[in-house]
Amino acid sequence: MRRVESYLNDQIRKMGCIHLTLIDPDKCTPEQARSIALEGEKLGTSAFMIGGSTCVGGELLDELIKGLKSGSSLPVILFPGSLFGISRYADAVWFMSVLNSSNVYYITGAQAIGARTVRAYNLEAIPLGYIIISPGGTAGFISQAMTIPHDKPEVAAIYSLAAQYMGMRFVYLERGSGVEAPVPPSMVQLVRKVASEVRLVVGGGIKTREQAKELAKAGAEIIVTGNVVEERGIVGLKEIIGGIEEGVNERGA
Ligand code: 1GP
Repeated sequence: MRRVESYLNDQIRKMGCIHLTLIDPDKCTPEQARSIALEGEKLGTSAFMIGGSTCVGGELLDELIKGLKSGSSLPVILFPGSLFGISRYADAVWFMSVLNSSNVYYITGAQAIGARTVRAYNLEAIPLGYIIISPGGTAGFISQAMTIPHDKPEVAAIYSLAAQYMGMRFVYLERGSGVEAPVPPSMVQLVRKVASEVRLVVGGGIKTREQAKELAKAGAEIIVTGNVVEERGIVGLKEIIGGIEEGVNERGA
């Protein structure tokens, strides 16, 4: 296991649940990325993710990553929505497969085409099963997912268990960026119980302290937020990180 994955695991062991800040390259300049990095690290985010379903790549992505790195020494993990989302300046890449896509391209096709670039750039590849819950937002539409109904936790649980059996070390329950409400805590709880050996990542639509608290309490190990920083800045980030701490403290209570 390489550096970034070990770091994430150590942080999770220490804190119970950690926060990652997602940067959307379409909505951010390198200067803004630098200030998010500076403030985010101070507030206790554990790493930065960069990417999105329709995001820009090439030099623009490279410059944003350099901006992040000029403001913080925390790892930068690529979250590629397509082959455009790979940059040599990041530390690692979520090597993700959209497990409930209806199109093989998003399950193994893009991964095969991108694999040599990941190696050539010496990026740490972290295996991630990506599971999209209804409504799924842009991610669900672009990756042609058969989104899992939000009131069917048992379906999310069997997909997660399959990911575990296939050797993926992380599972991401994605509700879609900017959606009305996050994944229900009851779904997180069941997935945690059934697929107990994978690290559980939850994201999409998390906007309040209370939501972050309930998800951490239910067993999420990594909580990802993107929009909250764009919309409410550092105040929003502070609330989310505070909520995560509260949720961990209330586990089992
Ligand atoms: C999207 O889960 C992430 O892939 C983050 O979603 O922008 O709604 O926080 P938000």
